[in-house]
Amino acid sequence: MNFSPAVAAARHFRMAGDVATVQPLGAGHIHDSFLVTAGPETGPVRYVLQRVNSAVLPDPATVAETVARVAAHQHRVLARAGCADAHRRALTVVEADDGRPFHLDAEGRHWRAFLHIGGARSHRRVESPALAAEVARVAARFLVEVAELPGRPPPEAIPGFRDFRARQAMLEEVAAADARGRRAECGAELDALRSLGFLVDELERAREAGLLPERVVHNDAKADNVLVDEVTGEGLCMVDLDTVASGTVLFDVGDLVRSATTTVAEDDADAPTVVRRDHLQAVVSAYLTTAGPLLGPGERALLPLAGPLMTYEAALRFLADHLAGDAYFRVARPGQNLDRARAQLRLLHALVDAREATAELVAGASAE
Ligand code: GN1
Ligand code: MG
Repeated sequence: MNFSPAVAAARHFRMAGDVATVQPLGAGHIHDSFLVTAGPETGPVRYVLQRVNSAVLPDPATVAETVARVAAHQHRVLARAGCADAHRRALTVVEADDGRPFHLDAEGRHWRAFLHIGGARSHRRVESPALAAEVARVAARFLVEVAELPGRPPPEAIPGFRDFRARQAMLEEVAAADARGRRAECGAELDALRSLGFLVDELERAREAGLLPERVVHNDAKADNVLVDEVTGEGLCMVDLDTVASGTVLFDVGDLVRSATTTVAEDDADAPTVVRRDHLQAVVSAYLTTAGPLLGPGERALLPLAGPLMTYEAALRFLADHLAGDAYFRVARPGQNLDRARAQLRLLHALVDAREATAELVAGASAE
């Protein structure tokens, strides 16, 4: 990889001194991330630098303003609570040399930078109920923090991001067009998704009935977007704030359930996917302990729909992207988006089967 654009971009941020090193970092599906060190050799400061994928985010400047606004708000909430290590519990946006929360380079690419949170990592696979609980606690704390975000709710970074009906229509469109000749291998997956469309009907009915108030949500609350202390295992911070917008609590709980209640990787289409009851219990209980007081009875009653709904959406998006030629989600190998869709479908069936058990867990946690 050629790092020189990243090195040049890093120099445009107000860092602790001269940029010393730049290395690739992490494996998000969308943006390119780098770890930057800057400042004196004796005490360099570490930063995360990101090159924004503008094919995904059509208005990176507005998104950067939103991310800065949300992070600054979280810092105010944490300061008010007397938090001693707020820099590990919320992102700290680094300003560019012109004071904006992003840098636009000569090629029209948007960059942004954050303080690196040391001694912390995210987990693509959640291997224990304890970790599932930590991840859920952090996501719930995020919901509570942004509930008081002053001003208007942030605008949607990706138009139609949570328009489930439009996503269903898009899947049919790309399947009909079959631009890459991949439809023949996806017949069973298409049929399965069509037969599970009732999940979206349930969501829309509940929204129309006013059971799901609009609130500011993270909108990408998967385990992989939560930093956890490497030593203590304590959940620390939500990252990846691009998608923060008005939505329903089901969106965040659903991504938590999707990512933290199975130990199978998101793209592992071969492993038998089971929903771990102990993980599910950990997620429900940790989430409701922290965010429960905020939620209305309608939201609570609908929580069992969250996991199936968001896993359905993920499967649908991965399959549509596979059919369209992997234009959205980065793939490390051919067929990875199809594997993701298949793995999510397996999980989806398991989550649909676990709905009643989830409802019991929600009722139990609410009674605590
Ligand atoms: C993407 O950027 P990342 O990898 O955290 C995607 C989410 C999907 C997720 C599936 C902006 O998240 O919506 O649920 O992949 N983010 C965007 O793993 O589309
Ligand atoms: Mg991410």
